[in-house]
Amino acid sequence: MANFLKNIFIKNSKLNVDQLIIKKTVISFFFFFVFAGAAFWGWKWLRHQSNSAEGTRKPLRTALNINESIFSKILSDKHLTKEYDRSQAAQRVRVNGKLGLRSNLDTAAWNMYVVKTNGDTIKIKVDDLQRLPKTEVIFNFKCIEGWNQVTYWGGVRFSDFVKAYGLEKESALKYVGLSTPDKEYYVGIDMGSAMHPQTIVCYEMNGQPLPLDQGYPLRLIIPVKYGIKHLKRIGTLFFDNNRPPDYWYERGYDYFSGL
Ligand SMILES: Nc1nc2c(c(=O)[nH]1)N[C@H]1C(S)=C(S)[C@@H](COP(=O)(O)O)O[C@H]1N2
Ligand SMILES: [Mo]
Repeated sequence: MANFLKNIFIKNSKLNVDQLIIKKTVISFFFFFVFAGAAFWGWKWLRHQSNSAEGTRKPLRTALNINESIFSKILSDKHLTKEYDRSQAAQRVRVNGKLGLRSNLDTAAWNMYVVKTNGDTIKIKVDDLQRLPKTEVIFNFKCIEGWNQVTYWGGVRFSDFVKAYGLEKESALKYVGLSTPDKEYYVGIDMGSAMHPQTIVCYEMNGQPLPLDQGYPLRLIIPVKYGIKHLKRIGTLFFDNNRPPDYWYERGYDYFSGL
C-alpha cells in the first residue's frame, strides 16, 4: 500500500513502466473521486436551495441573470436577422405549441385589446391593421426544441402600429406583455426587441391569412427571438416597466430568449 502511494511523489523518470502505470492509475482515480464527489455534493446542495420567485433554484436563476446582463450589454439589439427569398420559404409550415389555442375562437367577437397607460383599452381588428403599411419578413424561425425552418410572414411592423395608435408614451416603457384571449399562454418582450424593424404584428403566412393553429387572426413574429416568444392568437397587449409574466420564463427559460 505505502509503496504504490510513495510512487506518486517520485519523478516519472525514476520509475519503471509498471510503477509508472500504477502512479498514473492512482492519480486518475484520485481525480475521479474528487470530481464525482464534487458533482454529487454540488447537486445535493443545489437541490436544497430555495426557489427564486420565478420557480427555478436561486443559484441557477442568478447565473442566468448574470449571463443575461453581460450579453445584453455586449450584443446589439439593432442588428437585422438574415432574410431569405420567397422561393426558400417552407410551404408546409411546422405547427408547434397549442397553449392558448384550445379554447373556441369566436372570430366575429375577437379583438386585440391594447391597454394604454392611462387605463383606456383600444379594441383593434385585423382590418384596422391591414389599412396600415404592410411589412413582410422571410427568416429562419428557430425553436429551442432544436428545429428551424425558413418561413414567410406578413403584417404590420410593431413600431408602425405604435405610431399609428399614438402609443409613444407606452413605448417609452421597458416591456410589452402579450397573452392569448384565454390567458393560457403569455409572453413578455423587452421594448428594444418589440420595436426592432423586423418585429411584426402578423396576420399572414405565405401570403394567406394565418391558419388557425398558426395563430389566426393575429400573432407576434419577432425574428430576434426564439419561437417561444412568437405568441399565437394575440388577445391582450399591454406595456409595463416591470417584466410582464412569461410562460416559459416561469418554467426556467431565459426571459429574453434572444438570438
Ligand atoms: N399561443 C401560443 N403561441 C405559441 C406557442 C404556444 O404554445 N401557444 N408556442 C410557441 C413556440 S414554442 C413556437 S416554436 C412557435 C411555433 O410557431 P408555429 O406553430 O407557427 O410554427 O409558437 C410559439 N407561440
Ligand atoms: Mo418553440
